Amino acid sequence: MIRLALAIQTPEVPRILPVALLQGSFAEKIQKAAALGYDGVEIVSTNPAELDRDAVSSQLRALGLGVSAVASGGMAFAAGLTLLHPDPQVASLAYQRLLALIDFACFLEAEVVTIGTFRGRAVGDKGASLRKLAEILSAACEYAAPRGVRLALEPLNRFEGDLLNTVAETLEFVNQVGHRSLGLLIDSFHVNIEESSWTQPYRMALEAGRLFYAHLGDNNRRPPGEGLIDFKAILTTLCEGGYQGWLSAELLPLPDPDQAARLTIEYIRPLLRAVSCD
Ligand code: LER
Ligand code: MN
Repeated sequence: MIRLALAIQTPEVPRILPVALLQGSFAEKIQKAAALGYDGVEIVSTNPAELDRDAVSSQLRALGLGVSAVASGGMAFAAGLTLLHPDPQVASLAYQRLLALIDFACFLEAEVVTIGTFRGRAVGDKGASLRKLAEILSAACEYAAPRGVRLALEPLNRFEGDLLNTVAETLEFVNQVGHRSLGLLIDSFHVNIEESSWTQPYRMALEAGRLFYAHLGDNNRRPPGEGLIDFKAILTTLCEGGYQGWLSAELLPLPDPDQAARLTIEYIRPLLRAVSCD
């Protein structure tokens, strides 16, 4: 079964993130997510040590919400931390935070930690940066695997990242690392910029057994249905390919953060039913 989630940030994140949804306190956000009919939330955290994790877990449980993923999306933007940061002290702190996100995911029974902009940019030679990234993610997978957590590496469009823009190159990289706990997160917004087909990138990752997670956002990063992307084709491909993971809304809070959450589920839930996948 495909389940629906949306990205929300936790209270310790030092800035409002551009692609997190829902307004209010953490308790209010998750109440709204449950009331809208979401199955879970994607927790965007920059420092789980600052959170009362028992309270987070019990609040979610009380509402019957799962945690689709613990996301690293706020690390670079709000905390200035990236895994390939040129300052080794910052890079080391970023790695410690990655381990903390993995622990937090394990505690919340989330199967995935996302790695998007958090990987950082190439420092000097691109090949050397990719080799460094492979070492870092391989070590993180060794830490994550016994905790029941997998890492989902996200191809990012060329304006947001210079390492791994397409699904094909990310899949090749993941295959080279060769760890069973490393797979892909495909974000439809990035697909729109970098790919030549709505469906082929998803099919390729599914056939390789490496599609661990998916982000939803239309071509204008508004809620699905507010732009040009053929979500019916994408959902059909996911269903036919036996995808059993989450779809998580990660998009601009337009027309406002609550409406964006409502518009997404109102569009995607019926579409999932239409492709007979819910
Ligand atoms: C950023 O555009 C994005 O898609 C996030 O998932 C990155 O971590
Ligand atoms: Mn994304």
